[in-house]
Amino acid sequence: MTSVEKLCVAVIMGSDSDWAVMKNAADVLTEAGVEVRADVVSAHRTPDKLVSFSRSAREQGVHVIIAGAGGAAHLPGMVASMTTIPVIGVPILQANLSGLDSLLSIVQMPSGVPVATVGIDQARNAGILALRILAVSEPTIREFVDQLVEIQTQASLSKFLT
Ligand code: RP5
Repeated sequence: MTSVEKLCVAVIMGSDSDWAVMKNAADVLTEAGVEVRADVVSAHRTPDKLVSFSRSAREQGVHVIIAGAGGAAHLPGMVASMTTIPVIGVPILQANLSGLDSLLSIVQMPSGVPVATVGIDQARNAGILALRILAVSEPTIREFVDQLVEIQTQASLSKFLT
């Protein structure tokens, strides 16, 4: 698909070690022709960068933010506290607590500060959800997500049980 001008999703993560998972969000967005800006923004190691990113995201032309983090996963919630751009959190699997630490850290936001949360390591779903948000006002993105659904429907229908 050709590039969809002016639509931009920021894919941020707490560490470069999260990229193997977060790349799945970037890939589906790129496939749809959306501009992806990927970066490491750590709530704990680079708090000043967290603030400047969050406060400037709208003026930088970002429409949706996908934020992945593991363990004490404060990144998505803190970003959502500093911008009204929709934030989708991706809990990243950590070995010690099987990803439940990441999931619960992201999903239990206080009233008035929503973060949409996908499953543990489900970055591709975060990318597709971002596309569904963009599809509200962009017909070419709607066509793309409709095609994705059709492809998986046909794939499922083609399975058989012996
Ligand atoms: C979190 O700590 C990151 O999002 C990552 O999931 C986890 C481990 O980070 P590294 O120690 O690999 O940099 O902040």
